Order: sequence, then C-alpha cells, then structure tokens
Amino acid sequence: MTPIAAADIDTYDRDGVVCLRARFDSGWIDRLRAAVERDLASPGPSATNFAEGSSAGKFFGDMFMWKHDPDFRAAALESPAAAIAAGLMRSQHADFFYDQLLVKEPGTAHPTPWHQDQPYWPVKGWQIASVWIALDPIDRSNGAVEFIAGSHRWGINYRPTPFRKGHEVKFTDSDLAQIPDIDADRSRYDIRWWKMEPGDCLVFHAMIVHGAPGNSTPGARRRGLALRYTGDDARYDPRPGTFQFPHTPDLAPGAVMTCGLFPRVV
Ligand SMILES: O=C(O)CCC(=O)C(=O)O
Repeated sequence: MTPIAAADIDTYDRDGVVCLRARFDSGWIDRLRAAVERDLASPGPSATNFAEGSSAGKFFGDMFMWKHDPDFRAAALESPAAAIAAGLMRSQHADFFYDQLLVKEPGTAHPTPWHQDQPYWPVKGWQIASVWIALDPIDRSNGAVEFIAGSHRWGINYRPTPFRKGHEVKFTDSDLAQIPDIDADRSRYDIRWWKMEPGDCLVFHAMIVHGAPGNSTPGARRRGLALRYTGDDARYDPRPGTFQFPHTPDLAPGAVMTCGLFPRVV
C-alpha cells in the first residue's frame, strides 16, 4: 500500500477529514460497483430509501452487507481501507466496525442531514474513522459529502439526526443538544468538500460534523461506500440513545471492540 503521508496524518488530526486520491484501483472499483448493483437488485435486511416520503429519486442506504456478500467482505477486510484508517488514526490496530452503502440516485433532492457519527454508535474513544470510497465521479451537484473542518474538536456531542423523515422517534431518549441549523448561515463555518474520482476516498473522524446535498443532476449517480474502523482506544459503549444495529456483539460494556462482529484487520 502507498504509505500514508505525514502531511495527511496532520490534516486528519487538525481538520478531522482528509481526501486521499486513487487509493482503490480499478479492480476494487469494478468489484464494488458490481456488489452495489447486486445489493440494489436484492437489498439486504437493513436496506432503506432515506428519501422515501420527502423527495423523488432514491437515497439508498444499506449496512452490514459484508455479512452476506463476499465482495463487500473483501473490501472491509482485505482492501487498503483498514491500513489507511489505522495510519490516519495513529493506531497500531484497526478493528472493522461496519460498512454502509450510500447511493444517491440522480434527481434525489433529499439531503444527508448535518450530523456527527459517534453519537449514533455504541462505541467510545477517539480513534474511530470512516473511509468513504467514491465509486463515481462526484462534485457538489451530485451530492459531495461536506464537512465542517475542525468540528471533531468542538467537544460537543449532538443528538443523532434521523436520515429519514419519521425516524425521529429512534432518538427521543437522547438528552444531547440539537445540532445548529448549519445551512441557515454557512458562512459561519469552514465547510469543505472535494471533487472526487472513483477510487478516491474521504477519511473522517467519527466526531466531525458532516452532511451532503441532494443529487440534483439528471444522470450522474453518486455511489459511496463507507467502511468504518475503530482503533486502540475504542471501547464498546451501548449507551441509551444509540442506534440499534441489526447485529449485537458478544461484548461487555467497556470491552475492547475486537470480536467476531468487529474483527481485527490490522
Ligand atoms: O454519503 C452521504 O451522503 C453521507 C455519508 C455519511 O454521513 C457517513 O458516511 O457517515
């Protein structure tokens, strides 16, 4: 694997996000595109259309595809993603947490709401990162993911925001603060996004505030695969208000994450 540059580690540390170019070769992209089409044709038990009831088009989400599809499994466990995550997190090890597919089809107005990932997740610690792999050319018009640089260090955990209308009830237990209306005054924030090519990836910290516009193009798909990893200091933390995953690990609260559901990769 191409080594991780010290400058990229510094950027990840300071901004909470870095865009790495051409880390997944055409072999991976072809394999993953085929896996995405299989999943769209025959969605897994966790699949959902986040845009249903709010806009035309489709914002298809699925997760834990690695449990039943060999190519998603290979991406999680054998691709460069785990070593990239470990390197940027400055972690000796990387345990695979889960995979999430995020396909925004052309003509989908539905945005990805601004949110942080960690408040949804039953894990605590600092070394937690996602590797979001672009499977299409991406720019702002088809839904480039946007980040508020440095927001992983704000020291605030915002209440999980549901991605889909009607899912608010899932997080009513949470006594965390409501995330501010970022779009009401975007000039107050250092918002970053990248034009991407297939094989580029975004690597971002679990506490960074991020979201994405809809896909307003007539024909440019936006297929993204997020692979999430935890590092040395992460511990299982199934606190109230976190997301109910479709699988439950055999872990006691406070345990190191490594287990059958969250396998050690690096
Ligand atoms: O792909 C998107 O629109 C959002 C991605 C995201 O929120 C994530 O991977 O945590």
